Amino acid sequence: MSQSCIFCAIVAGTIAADVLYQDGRVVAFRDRSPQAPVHILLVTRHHFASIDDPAVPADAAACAALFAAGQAVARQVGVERNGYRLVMNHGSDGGQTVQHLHAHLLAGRSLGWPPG
Ligand code: DGP
Repeated sequence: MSQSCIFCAIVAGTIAADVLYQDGRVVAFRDRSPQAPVHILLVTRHHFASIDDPAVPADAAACAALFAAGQAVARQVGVERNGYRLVMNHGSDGGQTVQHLHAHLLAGRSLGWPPG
């Protein structure tokens, strides 16, 4: 856990969020600034800085849990039929603003490609 990390605080329950799903490795909650009708963040309980964190490859269970949670949450909110996008941003070119590994689940409208 990182003391200054907003997502660690949400995982710990000290900052409120609209939590939709949680298991032993992942917490999913609605993004406070939604970019699509469905915009949910999937966050590892463990603090990794991003997908580029050197500790990520060694924690295959956390990576698998993130994928599994993406599928579970997409089905929970009923977007698996029409489709959705899972996105991970890293670094400034990637548009990452919170330095804690997370995936965005975006759905509810046709999503453009390539992203801007
Ligand atoms: P990224 O740019 O990939 O690092 O995505 C960070 C996302 O986190 C961004 O879409 C806004 C969202 N966000 C930031 N702070 C909070 C918060 O305190 N609560 C919630 N629910 N979402 C947050």
